[in-house]
Amino acid sequence: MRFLVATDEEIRRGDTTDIYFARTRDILKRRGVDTRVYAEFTTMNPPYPWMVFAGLREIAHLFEGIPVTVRALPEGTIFTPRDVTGVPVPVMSIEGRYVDFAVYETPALGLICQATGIATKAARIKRAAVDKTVLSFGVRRMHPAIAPMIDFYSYIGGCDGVSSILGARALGVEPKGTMPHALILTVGEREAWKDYEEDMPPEVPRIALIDTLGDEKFKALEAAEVMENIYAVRLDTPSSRRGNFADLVREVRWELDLRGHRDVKIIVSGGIDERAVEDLRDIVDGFGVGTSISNARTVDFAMDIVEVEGKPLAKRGKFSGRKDVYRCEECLAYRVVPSGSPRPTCDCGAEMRNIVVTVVKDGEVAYDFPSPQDEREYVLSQLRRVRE
Ligand code: PCP
Repeated sequence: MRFLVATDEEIRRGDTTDIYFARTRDILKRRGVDTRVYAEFTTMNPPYPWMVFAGLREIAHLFEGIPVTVRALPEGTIFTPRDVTGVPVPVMSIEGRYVDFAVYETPALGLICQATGIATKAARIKRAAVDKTVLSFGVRRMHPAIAPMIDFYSYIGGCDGVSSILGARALGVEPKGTMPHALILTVGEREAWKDYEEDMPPEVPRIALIDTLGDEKFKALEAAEVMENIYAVRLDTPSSRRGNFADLVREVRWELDLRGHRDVKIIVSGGIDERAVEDLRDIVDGFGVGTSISNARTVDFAMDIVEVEGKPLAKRGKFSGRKDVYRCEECLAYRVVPSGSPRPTCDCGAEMRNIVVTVVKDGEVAYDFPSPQDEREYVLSQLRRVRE
């Protein structure tokens, strides 16, 4: 038995696709149909009012060697599902012979739907956290095969660090974490704090988990006494004990400060979502967020042919013809116009820019992806301008 996941080769061969696309490709091949089409990816019922487009570097990997041209919003671009006039915003397009890319609709959608959902939720949580640290702790909630993907897009979306070894390696950063309850239950609470302090490499912050065996108010003080170089305490308080979590955190803060431990930070985790971040951001120093990001709602993109042999044609419910996508760099408003139309002006008066880039050109990767760090900075810079 092996894990129930597809290999790189299987994905790139189209083996994960829906059978009706393989059947369609076979019909077209058998009948020598090489119709050229232009298809666009849009979302009509998104879970969020704005989103962070993600998954593009894996799209480039998917289409490398396939004779198509793929254009898209740069990875990390914040977009709205529709432009200011209500026209759906195409986040990506594919041009070429449909027979050549029919089987890739399914994997292409899968790559951007989930990645965009994770990056968007990470961005929303990071925005809610303002200047506080947000760590991605959620790989445990999903299939281990996608742990690197979860942490990669959590980071792109704005998380300050990630907990999985492979995710951190994909990002070129050090993994971030604290200690599990299992360590405390195995060696004893004070021993766990001491062992962690003595055994961890110098660059690992000394963070004591304090909710395992007793009241966090007293355990925080005990940890601060036991760990000479304590950096923070982590409250992962179970829901059965949580009550008013903010009041508990205030009490811990008070007691630490009263004994001269103002430098000991407070990290919280366990069921942290946007609402909890808003409630706690003024009294904690950081968040470990798991399920809320790793299990973020996917964005339901669809791929639709909008042009056939150069002529506009789309199914009912979709806008035909290839389009140009413009965004105002001041207010991030979008305008979608028929391709070749004059550049629109933004209602706010600022200039609008066509931000679409060519990612794959006739099967050759044509886009130089920024580093994950630069993409994350790009997301954070836009977050300061986005409006709900
Ligand atoms: C979890 C673990 C993760 C947190 C909670 C993610 O605690 O500490 O960091 O939680 P979330 O998915 O609800 O956001 P436990 O499951 O108690 O695991 P451990 O004892 O290993 O900390």
